Amino acid sequence: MNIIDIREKIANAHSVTVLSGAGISADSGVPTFRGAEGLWKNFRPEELASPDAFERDPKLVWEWYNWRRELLSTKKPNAAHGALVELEKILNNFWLITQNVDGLHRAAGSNNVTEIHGNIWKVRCTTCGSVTSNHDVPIEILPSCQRCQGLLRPHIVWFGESLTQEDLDASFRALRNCDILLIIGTSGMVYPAASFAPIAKEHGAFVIELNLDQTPNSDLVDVSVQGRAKDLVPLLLPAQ
Ligand code: BJW
Ligand code: ZN
Repeated sequence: MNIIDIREKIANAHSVTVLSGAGISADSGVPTFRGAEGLWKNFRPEELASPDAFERDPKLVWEWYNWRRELLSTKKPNAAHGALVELEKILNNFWLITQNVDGLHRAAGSNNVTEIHGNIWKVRCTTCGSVTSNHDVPIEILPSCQRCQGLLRPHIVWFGESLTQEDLDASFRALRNCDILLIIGTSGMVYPAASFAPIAKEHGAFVIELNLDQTPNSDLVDVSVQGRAKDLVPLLLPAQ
């Protein structure tokens, strides 16, 4: 099946769900997590992206997030993000589940989005739990809550933390109800998102993977296309 057949299948679908990962933002110049140029190359995840790390050294963790906020503040959505906005407009039933915390899907104009790993432009109070938007670059270290003076942390799901029940419910609903699941630019190594392809398949979805490389999902999906997201995703839109 080639990309033209996939386009036709999407045009005829009743309901399409997308699962995106760092690869879709790689084409905007945002580093991925794993691989040769990945964010983890120079850091151990458990040293920075875990509740223990934050408890041990909140300043170090915030410095890492400030570095990433600064980098992200210069990045814009690319043609792949834009094409998903168009798909949402064209299709009656469209849902986007993203693992990305960069906010680029919403910046592009997507509305039907669940950001399952949170958002780097939001902060959460470790004392009262209130979540607020914060676009400061850099953020003042250490930041404190305006309501209760508690320590603020990034509103991001770290290793060992659970996704919110609301986000899990929205994701499972979209996976159970779709007849096509489109997986774009994720290594498929982090749970629970890594289980989304098998879940959608069990519920009868046709599963398509778009990725620069092979992934652990490549053998499980119905069709796997290799290439850059910014080149492939726009080809899924109806021909002009
Ligand atoms: C391109 C491209 C281009 C490049 N075009 N493509 C069950 C089994 C085993 C382990 C676990 C399990 N359940 C839970 C765990 C533990 C853990 C986990 O999964 N560990 C694995 C690593 C084994 N999971 C969790 O802890 C999760 N919590 C949870 O399950 O709670 C319940 C629970 C609690 C306690 C114990 C047990 C259960 C939470 C996971 C949260 C992950 N958060 C992170 C870090 C956020 C930090 C931050 O950003 O500030 O989110 S991890 C990191 O990986 C980030 C990403 O969203 C996530 C996924 O990465 P992604 O998007 O796939 O990126 P890459 O870099 O891996 O891949 C990029 C891909 O793009 C590649 O394939 C490239 O080829 C491709 N690509 N350029 C197209 N141009
Ligand atoms: Zn507070």
